[in-house]
Amino acid sequence: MSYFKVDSIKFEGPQSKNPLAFKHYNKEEVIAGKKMKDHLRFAMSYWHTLTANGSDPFGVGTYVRPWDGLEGMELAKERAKAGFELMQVLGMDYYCFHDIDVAPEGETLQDTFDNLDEMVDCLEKLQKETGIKLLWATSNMFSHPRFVHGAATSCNADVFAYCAAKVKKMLEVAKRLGAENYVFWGGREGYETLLNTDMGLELDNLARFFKMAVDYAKEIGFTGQFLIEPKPKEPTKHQYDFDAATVLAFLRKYDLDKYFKMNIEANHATLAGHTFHHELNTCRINDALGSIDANQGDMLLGWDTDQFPTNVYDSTLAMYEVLKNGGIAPGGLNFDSKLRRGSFELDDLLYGYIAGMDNFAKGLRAAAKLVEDKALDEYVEKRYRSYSEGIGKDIVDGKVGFAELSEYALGHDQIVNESGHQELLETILNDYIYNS
Ligand code: XLS
Ligand code: CA
Ligand code: CA
Repeated sequence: MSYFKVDSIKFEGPQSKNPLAFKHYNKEEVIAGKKMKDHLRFAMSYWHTLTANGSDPFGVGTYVRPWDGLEGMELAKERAKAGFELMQVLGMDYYCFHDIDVAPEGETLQDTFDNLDEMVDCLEKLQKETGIKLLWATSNMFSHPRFVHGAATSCNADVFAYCAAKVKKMLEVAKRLGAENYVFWGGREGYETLLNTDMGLELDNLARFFKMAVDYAKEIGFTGQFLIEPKPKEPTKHQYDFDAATVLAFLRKYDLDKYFKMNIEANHATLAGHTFHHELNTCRINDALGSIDANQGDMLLGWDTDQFPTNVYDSTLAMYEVLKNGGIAPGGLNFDSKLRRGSFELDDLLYGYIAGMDNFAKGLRAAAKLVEDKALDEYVEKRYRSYSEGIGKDIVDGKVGFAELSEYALGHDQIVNESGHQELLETILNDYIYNS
């Protein structure tokens, strides 16, 4: 059966008025030496696309789906078919999932694993038939009440063991399905009050857990990249993986930095009080940019709304960082984006993905021109030129200390600064967005 009303979404160019066409994303077009699809490596998020139903804390689901009414494994299989059809319609090469997105949980952990195995057979077959690949896999260790006090950071060691079993299983699944990355997002890894929390032990345990995952991956020959996804709050008041800088400090403290990079989500960046650009830049300059969860929050709501990304300013700056990073592979751009509750028709999925894909395609076009023309670089280089000569060069080369600098400063105490020209640079950025 066919779920969607068109077989494929085609590129028709910026003048097209067809809502079921790409205006900017031209998959095979070469930009900055690479096909657009290889720069962007778009992925479908299984949870928001296939299992979400539009419910929110105030009300039940609203989405109308052809698989409504089905249950259990029958429902799981129908969703998988619909998801692969959607990716084919969109020309999307990757997807991402949590264990419980694809298969229902059973009465026992063994039943859950059996359901998962059955669905992995089905996904493996669909991957073979379509050529679609798994960008990343992960395990949901936050929804069920057993994770009430955390997962690897729970006060209850039985929960730690349970999570180990789940991640062990998902690493095996990831290997079997050829996942290019494995993500950890610690939904319940944080705390509500320090009055009942041993934060030191919880963080040590989290590091122990990651080390076990690294060891097991080696043991079974899973070679995908491990990623940690920072988020400052929601669901816990204080999440341990607060932001990129916090994750870096954690990884370095526990000697895990050589095994992990980060999956940066736009909405989590803004929840942390940062821009998406800041988080991507922090990762890039620390060689830790692994992958991207493409979405956006609503600044007026201020929670994790996971909307399809439509802000071309953000997508341009994100792709600027990706290009400066030398690409995002083996990561990609996973649309961790869900439809608004009021967008309940199946076709809204097409509109949402087209919006997000076109927005990042436009961002890539503008960013590629910015990089090619060195439009911002020359200002930045000029701004720091005092470090490429004279006393600045001596500082950078480690040739001087406080004594020499003090002597220098006494002779150069009439400081002359230059303008940072922020508004000029913002205008240049706008021009590149308008004209690419
Ligand atoms: C939730 C997170 C989650 C991760 C994967 O806010 O974004 O969906 O991406 O567990
Ligand atoms: Ca995410
Ligand atoms: Ca989110």
